[in-house]
Amino acid sequence: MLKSATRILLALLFAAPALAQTNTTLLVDIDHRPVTSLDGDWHTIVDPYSTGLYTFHQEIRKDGFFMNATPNPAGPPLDYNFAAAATLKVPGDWNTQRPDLFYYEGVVWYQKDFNHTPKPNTRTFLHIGAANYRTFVWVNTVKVCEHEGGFTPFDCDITSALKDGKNFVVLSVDNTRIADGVPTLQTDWWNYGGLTRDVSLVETPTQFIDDYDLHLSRTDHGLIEGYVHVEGAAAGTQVTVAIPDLKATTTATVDGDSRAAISLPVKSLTLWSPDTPRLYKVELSSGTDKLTDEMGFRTIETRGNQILLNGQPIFLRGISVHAEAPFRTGRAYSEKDVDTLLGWAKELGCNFVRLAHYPHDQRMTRAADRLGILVWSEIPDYWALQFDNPAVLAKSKQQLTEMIRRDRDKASIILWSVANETPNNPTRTKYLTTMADLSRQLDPTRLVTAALLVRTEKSPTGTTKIVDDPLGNALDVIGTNEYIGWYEQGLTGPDTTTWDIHYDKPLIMSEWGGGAKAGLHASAGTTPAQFTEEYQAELYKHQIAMLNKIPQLRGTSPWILMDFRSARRLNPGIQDNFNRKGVISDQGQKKQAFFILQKAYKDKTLGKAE
Ligand code: GCB
Repeated sequence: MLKSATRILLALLFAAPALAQTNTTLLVDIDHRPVTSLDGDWHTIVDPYSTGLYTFHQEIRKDGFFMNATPNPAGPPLDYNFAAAATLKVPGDWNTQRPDLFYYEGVVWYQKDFNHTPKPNTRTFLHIGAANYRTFVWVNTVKVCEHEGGFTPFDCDITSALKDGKNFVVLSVDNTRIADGVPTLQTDWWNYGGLTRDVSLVETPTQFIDDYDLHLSRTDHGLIEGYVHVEGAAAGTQVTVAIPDLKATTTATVDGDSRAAISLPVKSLTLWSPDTPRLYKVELSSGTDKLTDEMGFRTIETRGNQILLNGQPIFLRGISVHAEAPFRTGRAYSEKDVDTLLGWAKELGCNFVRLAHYPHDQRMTRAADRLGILVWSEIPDYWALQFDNPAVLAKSKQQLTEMIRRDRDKASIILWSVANETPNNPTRTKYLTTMADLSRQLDPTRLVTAALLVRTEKSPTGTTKIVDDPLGNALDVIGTNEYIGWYEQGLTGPDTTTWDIHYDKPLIMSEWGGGAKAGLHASAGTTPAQFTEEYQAELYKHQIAMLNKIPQLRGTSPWILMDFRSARRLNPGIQDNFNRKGVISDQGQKKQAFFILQKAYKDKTLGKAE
């Protein structure tokens, strides 16, 4: 073992850590391909000064720190020894695995040995489900890729770096918050670092299906259309798409861009909806590559201020959800985490979730497909990004592209969100209009939204909330966040608030609510104070009455399903680094507000009955 560690120490060659490009791809439908899991224990070295990336004069290491570890016994001592280092579980954030890493923001090195037998005509990828936030990857001392962005998957082609027999992979993962990052320095969630989702090896034929889009035509519910892209395929290569349960099959050929246009007529299709979340096995093949997906087919569009699912108006009874793991806290990644979170959403009577504030694990959107829960999915264009920085725009674009590419096969997703609570100024509007345009270009079949801040004016009878942010022009559905009765005005604030919405578009109240510590109760006969369960429950009642008066309200996703860790929440004894706006605590205790919302959703007394 020590031998292998020394080998690593001797051999690692470090290229410049500047993130000029990501040189990664993203394999679609990875969870249906056979993979070799690299999950489990990884050796890890905590490197708070980025010593492995920079010299003592803060120069980027071109040949690497490990060059110092010569085999000469008289040489300098070894500073790194992976074999003797403590392990961390992958997937998993490091913060909740080791108390000394709870607040840690910096570099952690990960190392794992694995065996491999190269096969002819095969490409091998290292798949990383998510690594927060910046990652550099080496296989057998060869730098294979780098990636920025903590919530989207990436795949490094490691074919030429692999050897027959023993191999090893080394990654540096850095969760330092950076001003020019997406997200930027301030967020209201925990900056969980590490390899937070699955890591695996994936083998594909040299030519393989790397991307596709298959969706129901908005104008013809008997037609599935889209494309299949075959990486490395010459024009004329054949692609077949089949849906055996519908006895439907078609063969097409790729063009000069290795992309085949698909048009597949279907009969007796059961449309996917929350009431009938029917998924079909879809078989895709080209040459020796074969993939199976499970897909639902539905349409989503707007008409005036209505949202139409399969041509019918729908009201989105939702809840916002962070990817915080129930009971144990930390980043959610498992089937169990997903079942618990979405199980609670179902219990509330939801047909919709807002997956805040970044793409969640793919298990979440797969489960939403199975359970019939509509999804708002977003990238962390959150608060005050550097909207005047083209490099930041490139990062946002990359994350949007990765999110859409991974999840465009999920019928549950109806909304791509390009931003949350951003400052209203022309530079921001231009930036986010570019993002909305990109979303439509990448996926014309879904609706584009963003959670906007609203303006407040005094009215003769109370307060008017004005929705006139010019970003609304670029959106199909307007999302607005408000905390009337929590950050502003008292408990009865919603009673005297009216809404003035300058867009004839559907509106989702994408955040509203207030905090409560589970088990903290108001004394009988007193006006409830903030953070008691009674206050939160009362606030929900006042909010529901107000929301019902907004004519173009087409959905709500109150903030939030479950309490979540946030370093901004500093109130001792109450918050203790948790945002307490959950209707359920992080330990699964349902607060009174849960039952108020549940009743409103089940009785359909919040929102218009469809
Ligand atoms: C917001 C943010 C959300 C916060 C929430 C709060 O408006 O979008 O990320 O957690 O308010 O609790 O203040």
